[in-house]
Amino acid sequence: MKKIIMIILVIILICGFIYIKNYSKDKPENNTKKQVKEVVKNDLVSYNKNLKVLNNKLVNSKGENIVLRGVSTHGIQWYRKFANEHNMKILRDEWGANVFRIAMYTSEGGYLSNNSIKNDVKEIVDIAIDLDMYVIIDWHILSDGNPMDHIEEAKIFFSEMSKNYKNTPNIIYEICNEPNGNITWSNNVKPYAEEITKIIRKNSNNIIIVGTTNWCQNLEDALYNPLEDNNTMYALHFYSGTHGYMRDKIKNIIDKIPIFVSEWGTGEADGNGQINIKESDEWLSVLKENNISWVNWSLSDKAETTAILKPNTDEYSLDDENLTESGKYIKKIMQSYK
Ligand code: DCB
Repeated sequence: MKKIIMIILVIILICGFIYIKNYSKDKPENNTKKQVKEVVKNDLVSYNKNLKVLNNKLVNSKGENIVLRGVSTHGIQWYRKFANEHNMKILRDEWGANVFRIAMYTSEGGYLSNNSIKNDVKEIVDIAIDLDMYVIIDWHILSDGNPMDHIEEAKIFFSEMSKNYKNTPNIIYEICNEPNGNITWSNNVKPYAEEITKIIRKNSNNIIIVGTTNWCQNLEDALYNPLEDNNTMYALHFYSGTHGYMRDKIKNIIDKIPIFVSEWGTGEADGNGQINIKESDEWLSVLKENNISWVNWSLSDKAETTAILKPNTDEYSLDDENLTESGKYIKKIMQSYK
């Protein structure tokens, strides 16, 4: 009899222990989830799921408008360290970001000379997935302005990425950052986009962003000679201190093609120069009125105007005291969307 009572007591003790352990484990998790919901409402992937283009606008799986906003890394061959979970969580919960862009340069020491950089891309993508954020994989051509020059490498890269992230609603494929130089839409960028789209579409129907010529300033290209794929958006890039003159032209076509501002900066076209708050305000009001998604350049501490962080900032610190003038402005603007 005594033995039986002992056994029952031991069982009760074990059950109690397991219950307490699980209860205390669950509680903070639930709280975090609640916190996220309150902060970013229904802006994250688990609510919106697969994105698509409808009537030239970005919508969620239910067909509701969604506006993505967030920041881009600088080139991850230089500034990889800032793209960590700590910072991305702060961007999500305190700034209100629901997208993060990974600028994987192809030249300047990027993928073409060191393709193991794709492992950094995957690591950052996986963080974004854990954080329930959308994430842009950016094939960041720049000095190599003709996307056709490295189409074979791009095919391999996007084939691998889209296979790896099959059925992952978080991913957005930006297939050529800023085509530029002596090239045209119809001879170079469009045929490139068609080839890469074919590759990605074997695995994924997620949004594809295609850069337009002249560093993503010639959106007429796409207006007059659009791609057939119906989940493709066209990149508009602007730097507030330089490209104000484009705004009227953009306003005229903003509802006629699907536009995604996958990169913009508060300074001048070289990423440095004067910060221009007035022009930034003007641009952002156009974007807001038209439900256009945007990503700001850049999450780095490079000594340049468009960097969000002051030089020598610790990789785990987005505290206000480390933010540049641009960083403070972007934080305020992003918070105004919440
Ligand atoms: C784009 C690029 C981006 C570049 C920024 C600012 O380039 F997508 O990579 O970032 O806009 O120029 C800058 C960094 C610098 C770095 C440089 C080269 O901020 O720290 O040294 O890249 O890696 C643009 C955009 C527009 C124009 C020209 C460029 N434009 N461009 O209109 O003339 O030549 O880089």
